[in-house]
Amino acid sequence: MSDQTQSGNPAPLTVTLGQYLATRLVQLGAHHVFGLPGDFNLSLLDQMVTVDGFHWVGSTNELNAAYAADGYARMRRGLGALVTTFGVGELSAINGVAGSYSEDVPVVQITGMPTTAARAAGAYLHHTLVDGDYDHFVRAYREVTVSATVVKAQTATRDIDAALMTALRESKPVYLGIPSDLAALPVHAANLRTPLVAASSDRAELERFTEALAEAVAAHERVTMLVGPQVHRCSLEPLVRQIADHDGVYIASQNMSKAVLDESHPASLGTYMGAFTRIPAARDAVDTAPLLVLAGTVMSDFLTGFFTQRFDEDDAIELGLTTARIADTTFYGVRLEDSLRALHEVLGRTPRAEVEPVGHPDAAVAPAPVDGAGLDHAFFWAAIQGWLQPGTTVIADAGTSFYGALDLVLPDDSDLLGQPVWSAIGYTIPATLGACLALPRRRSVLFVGDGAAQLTVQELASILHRGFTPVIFLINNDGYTVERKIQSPDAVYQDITPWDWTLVPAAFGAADRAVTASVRTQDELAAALAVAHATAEKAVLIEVHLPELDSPRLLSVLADAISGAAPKA
Ligand SMILES: Cc1ncc(C[n+]2csc(CCOP(=O)(O)OP(=O)(O)O)c2C)c(N)n1
Ligand SMILES: [Mg+2]
Repeated sequence: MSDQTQSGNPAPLTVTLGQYLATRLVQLGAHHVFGLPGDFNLSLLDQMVTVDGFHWVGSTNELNAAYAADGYARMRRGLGALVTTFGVGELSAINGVAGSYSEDVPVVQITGMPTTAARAAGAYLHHTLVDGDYDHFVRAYREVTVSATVVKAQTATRDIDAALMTALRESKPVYLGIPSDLAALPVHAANLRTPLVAASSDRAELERFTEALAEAVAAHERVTMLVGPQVHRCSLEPLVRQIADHDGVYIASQNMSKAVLDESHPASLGTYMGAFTRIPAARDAVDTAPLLVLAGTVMSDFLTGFFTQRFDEDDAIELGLTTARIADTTFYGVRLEDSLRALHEVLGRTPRAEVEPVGHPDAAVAPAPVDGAGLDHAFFWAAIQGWLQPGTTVIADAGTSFYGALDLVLPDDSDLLGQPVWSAIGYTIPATLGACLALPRRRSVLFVGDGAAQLTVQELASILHRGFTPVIFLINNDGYTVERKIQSPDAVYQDITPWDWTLVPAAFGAADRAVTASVRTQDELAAALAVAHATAEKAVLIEVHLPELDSPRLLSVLADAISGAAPKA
């Protein structure tokens, strides 16, 4: 297939099913596909790797493949994909795919299955539950995807296109099971001439919505918009910035969307987290907004400051991924991009008074390091604040790292990658691989706990062997500190075995690709940060020893709240 198209010869009339699928993925920007081989997907992979622009990224396990595909999709603002084998492979990946569902990430999980004949006969093959039922796992995937299909010979290309379009439309994962005998099935190539495009809004609904929105906006002197993670998923930050430039508008962001608007912008309210919002005036500007617009928000515990918001969601205008709502009317098929564009447009219709800027919390300033003085989270994150460079992808795992990273004021052109809702520890090392592949010219800076790293650290091997150069802060606090902060700090189950982290790159056969350091004091940290700054051509792994029960500011406040001393809502 590739020779013919590249040499300018007429495109082939048929391609194999595996080539069709791989071509579609490449067309949609998923140039890198993660996963592991297994006897049920070998024929499929043999077809997929023949396609120009398709790059296979062998993962160390399927969970990591799912996390990497998720990180890739988030940073590309497009599709991620992985290929696993039947049963043993796909079930290892399902936690990662569920995370993608929970956080609105379009990932395609492709499983190579036993042959159509084996399925029909219910043969007792390996990787089955030996009960003749081949649909256990596709049923399991139905729970964590918006479409789970076992591809059929007669409808194969339609099955594939429908699944991919569903993933794009809903910004959610989909599952495709491909029986191994279909991998090399010749299928018509004609459709490939037209790349798939994400669905557009329903025009009539959008018009009705715009009219209702104009009416609501005209009736109010001030509009406050709370921006959530779905805005990032759809790459709509530039539109939010345009909206912020209208007079009479305030913009707050949920805590995973903090990079959406520069905090020094007069319209910026910074991060809104209910009772945990750092500036009281910013909290009030959201909670008592005359007109509140929720744009791509997710009202989960962590994103609302454990449900301490004081506004009534029903009174707010909601702009979702594929629907919008004003009062009791839901407008179906109105996509976030179009509803935000409509808001921008109607705000331009009437002049409004400027808003009073509410200011922003000062970025932590690192005190000068004291020789021999021990490290704590307060010093560590202040030092990181001063060290971060513009154009960084900050990645934070679900332990103390996450809460520290949330309090950072991100430098210009930077982004924060993490899982505020699914919160699976270990997500970030494979997601860093995905981010590095998606945006190879940006430096990734990863913060990950010792407990989390023990789940998925193998993927560091792929990061190093592929020559990527992230800076990794391995927070070594002797176990599961977040859990210690919540309950039973001394319980046996909070401990992990101590590893020698600085030897990990060498154990992975990549000693020459990483600079390592282990720091216990303020001056050692300062020296390691200087080395990291000066080292562009290698990865940098800094093991940071922090006290077992110490935590960043935000976690301390939240942990107090969880244990009953919540700030008054
Ligand atoms: C897959 C998974 N298992 C368990 C948990 C529960 N959990 C949340 S935070 C945490 C502790 C993480 O420890 P570590 O990575 O060392 O970070 P620390 O808080 O110690 O900095 C655990 C076990 C989880 N979120 N995800
Ligand atoms: Mg830890």
